[in-house]
Amino acid sequence: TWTNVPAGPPDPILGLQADQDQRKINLGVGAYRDGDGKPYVLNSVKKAEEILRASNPDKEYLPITGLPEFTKNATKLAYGVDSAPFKANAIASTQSISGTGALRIGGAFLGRFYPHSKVIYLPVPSWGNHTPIFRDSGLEVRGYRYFDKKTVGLDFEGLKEDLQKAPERSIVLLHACAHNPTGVDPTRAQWKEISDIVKEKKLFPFFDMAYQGFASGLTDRDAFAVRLFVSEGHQIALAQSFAKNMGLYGERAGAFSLTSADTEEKSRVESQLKIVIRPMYSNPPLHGARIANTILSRPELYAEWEAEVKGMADRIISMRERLYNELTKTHKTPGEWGHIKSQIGMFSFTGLTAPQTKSLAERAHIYMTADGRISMAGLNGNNIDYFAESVSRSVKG
Ligand code: PLP
Ligand code: TYF
Repeated sequence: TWTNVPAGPPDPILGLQADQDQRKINLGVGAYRDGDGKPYVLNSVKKAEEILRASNPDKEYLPITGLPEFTKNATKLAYGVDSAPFKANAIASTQSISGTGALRIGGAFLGRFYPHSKVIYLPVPSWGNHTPIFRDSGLEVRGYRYFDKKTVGLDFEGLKEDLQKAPERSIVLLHACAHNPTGVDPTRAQWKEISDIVKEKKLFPFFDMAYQGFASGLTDRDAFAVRLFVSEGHQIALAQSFAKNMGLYGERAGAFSLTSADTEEKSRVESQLKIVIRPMYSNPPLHGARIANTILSRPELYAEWEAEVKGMADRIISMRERLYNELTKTHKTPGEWGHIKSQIGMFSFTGLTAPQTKSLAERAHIYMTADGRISMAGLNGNNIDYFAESVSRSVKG
């Protein structure tokens, strides 16, 4: 029956490497590793699980839109208690299968109900899964310039030009912070300019917030763009993930929300979100949302979590410093490496070419994505010297 099914390519990031060499370094997938290169379960998460266990909860189905306190607390984290739609009870929201599921629900909802356009603009480059998510949601995917290879920074002029040229009322996807894969974010002043263009062109902003807390501070810094847009009067869509910032990867805890005009509109929108979700998976998983909600709703756990996210972000920043020093001072690697330090969040877009990444894999057992992206969190005191030395050798040719 399936003789006509061609074998598909493996996921470029999640596809496994069989390499068992001692020196192997896997900087492919964006999943946090501690200073010993091990997956990290946060203490705040362990404590939340203890609290949950003690409360002996049942396993009944959640409502279609998930755990109500969780979605409330998730939106509070992103929008802030002082935001107008939060105060007005005008944020339509639903629990989602992590960030990916939030994007997919958002894509499906916009595909069905956004009256003005079926076109979504993604930054070039963007997270590899964005294109198939929105294409499979029935939207037409186009790109706007984002990254400038020459400066290894933001192509702000190109970005502005492309958004200016986009048809009015198109949807535009924005990474809220810690852009994946480049690690390059707009400055606050640039966000304001982007907001002005979005307003002028009546574009519809869809924020993907997969790394809140991973750039530089949970609320003031990492929620800046979302809060700016809302305060500027934009109606937005928002996909949130607790995979990275709470280390809940496989628990699939996330939320999708849309700001609405008022509570009545919010209720209509939520009723349709339910109709989008029901035939997809009926209702979301319990455990991750319970953990996240326990942390978000208890001040002492929240404070501990906040310190732990900062700890992860700080370790990554210290690896950036160290890698920069190793590459430039210790190994005198040709080229400009300042971007290693200036880039933000989990990833660094190194500027290494596809042939260089291939030779690093084959000769040094070092794995990254073919576009030269490394997950900084995969580096630690035990492997960073070998990594820097290998990169330097590969650059020197
Ligand atoms: N959006 C971006 C930019 C990402 O990097 C990721 C990857 O983790 C996601 C969304 C979704 O991740 P998850 O579905 O694990 O929350
Ligand atoms: O970009 C990354 O590495 C993370 C993890 O299909 C990820 O976003 C990668 C690929 C994928 C799902 C998650």
